[in-house]
Amino acid sequence: MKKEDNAHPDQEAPSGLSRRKFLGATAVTGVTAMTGLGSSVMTPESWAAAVKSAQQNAMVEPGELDEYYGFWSGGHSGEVRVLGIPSMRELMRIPVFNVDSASGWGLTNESKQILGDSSKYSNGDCHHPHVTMTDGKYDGKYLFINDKANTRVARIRLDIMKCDRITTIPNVQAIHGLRLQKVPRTKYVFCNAEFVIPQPNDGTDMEKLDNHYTMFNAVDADTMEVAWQVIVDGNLDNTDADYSGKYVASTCYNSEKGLLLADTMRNERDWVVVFNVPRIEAAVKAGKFKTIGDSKVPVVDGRHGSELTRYIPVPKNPHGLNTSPDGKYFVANGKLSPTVSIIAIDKLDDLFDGKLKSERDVIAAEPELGLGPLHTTFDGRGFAYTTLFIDSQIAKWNIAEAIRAYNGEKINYIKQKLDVQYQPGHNHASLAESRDADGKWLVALCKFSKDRFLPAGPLHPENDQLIDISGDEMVLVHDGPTYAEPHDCILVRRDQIRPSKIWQRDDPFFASAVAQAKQDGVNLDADNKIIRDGNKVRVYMTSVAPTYGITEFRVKQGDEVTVYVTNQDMVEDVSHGFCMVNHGVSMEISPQQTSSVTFVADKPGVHWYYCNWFCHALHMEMRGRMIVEKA
Ligand code: CUK
Ligand code: CUA
Ligand code: CA
Repeated sequence: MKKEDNAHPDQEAPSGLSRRKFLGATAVTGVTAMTGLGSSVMTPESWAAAVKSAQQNAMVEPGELDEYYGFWSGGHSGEVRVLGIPSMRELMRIPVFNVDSASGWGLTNESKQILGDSSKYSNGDCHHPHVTMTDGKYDGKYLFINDKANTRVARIRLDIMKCDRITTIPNVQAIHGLRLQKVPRTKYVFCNAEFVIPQPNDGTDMEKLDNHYTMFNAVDADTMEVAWQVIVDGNLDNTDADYSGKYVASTCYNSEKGLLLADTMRNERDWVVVFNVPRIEAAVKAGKFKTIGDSKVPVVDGRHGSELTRYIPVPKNPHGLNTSPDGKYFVANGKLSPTVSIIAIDKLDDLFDGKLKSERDVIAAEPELGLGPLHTTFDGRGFAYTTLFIDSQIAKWNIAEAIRAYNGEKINYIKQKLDVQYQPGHNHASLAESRDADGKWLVALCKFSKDRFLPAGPLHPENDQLIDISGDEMVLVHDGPTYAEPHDCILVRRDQIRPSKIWQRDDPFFASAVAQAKQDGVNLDADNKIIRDGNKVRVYMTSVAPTYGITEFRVKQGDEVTVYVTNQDMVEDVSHGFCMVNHGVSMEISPQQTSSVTFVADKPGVHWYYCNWFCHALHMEMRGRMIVEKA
């Protein structure tokens, strides 16, 4: 196969020299690795064998199931996507901060109730999907994700793969970094508010910067209430928790509290701020907190000099923060520095107890990896993988050797640099944020795809690349175009997720509809009834492929109509829809689910409704009429 023939003639690799032309077809699967700083010298034959074996590993035949679930953030599309790994097949989309025409997310009463006050926003910007843990292992119960755009945190139930709670974080702006407590279980969702704002931010004092700050937040994973907030110096970017339940670390790129770009790069060093969770809990319990405005959330002060935090200086504008799966290190990624800073977690007790001369004494190593290190992931075998945004590479390096080199030994801790296409942000290895890190697959989430796909207009897709890391050398096996814009993903073993294949009739997701029906004396599982309540009309209908229980109902112009559909089908996969033509009304009703939607019947006349989820040979015939009489 002559790959370069497919390349657009005037598109070249960013170096100005087309790597693909230069190296021929095999460059696509990573022959450039051989030209990197490889530890082992590979012959063309052994490289070809490695590529072949990686491709076989990645093969999932039609009808076969994947070994891993991948949960992808959908960036500013506001959704979460579910992929199978290694096939990279998209299995499902979970609307969260967006409005979804197919499922009716943002349109149905059930979803509006979950969206709460924030249902007025139809955009979101999600970056960091993370799965709950027990004892440092994924338990598959929930997935949490941030919304930078409207300062929210959402919870997704992984049994039904639907969002069930959304919380707006008060007193702050732009929730970015988000990670979960790993041990003993996910009690807290830790999330960083990125932007520094005046406090209180009510227009009273916007000029003097010393009342500006941002906060680190802990959300109770069970109740979705904000448990507490910690005032910090500087700002907050990414975060991760340790494997003891005690410490959480966050990067700060704006220790300067700069308002303009140049200001944020003034300091040679910014910092990693470490939060001492038991001390924060004790301070809250002892009443050493304030509240801000209408919010009842306890706010503690973690600025310099506080007993609740420590500030560890690290080079310029760090970005990603990743905990090694052995629980020993926090790794802060340099971004404007070619280094990552390795923080020894076992030295943090001494740091908090004032037993160290300098905060920098907790730095175990600061290996130089290349240009623009953004995020690091791990294989559980002692190697780390760091994205180099500017170099467009993944650097594989040995943690223990980097520490030995920091202590003076002459040793090359970098094992391989693999070209990726192009400009990777996050990378994520299978099970890497848990004790189970298994070193099989790595996904590099590249911000630019340039010439890798057929052009589809001025907006290019991102490129999520699958890399086999099970052998000595990383091997690229798959390019995956993705729509705006995954920042991060998480790969979970398939037995760790236990999705339902059919709804339970007592599911809390539609408990409000059940309660309303009960109040109206309607049995959702059998009745087809219309209840008038002033100018409110509640239409209860069943659905069994290919018919609705009600095929005609009458209302008056101006009535507020709520349609409840209960899908009586028991057969997996027989989902129905309900779409009222010319009313902007659409929703999904999967087997044994009740869904409801409310709208105003403001147009006199005959209006057809129909099933928009292909369910039966007579799916087109599954329809009915709403007759609206003139007021
Ligand atoms: S961030 Cu996007 S590449 Cu929001 Cu985790 Cu680093
Ligand atoms: Cu029911 Cu299509
Ligand atoms: Ca800075």
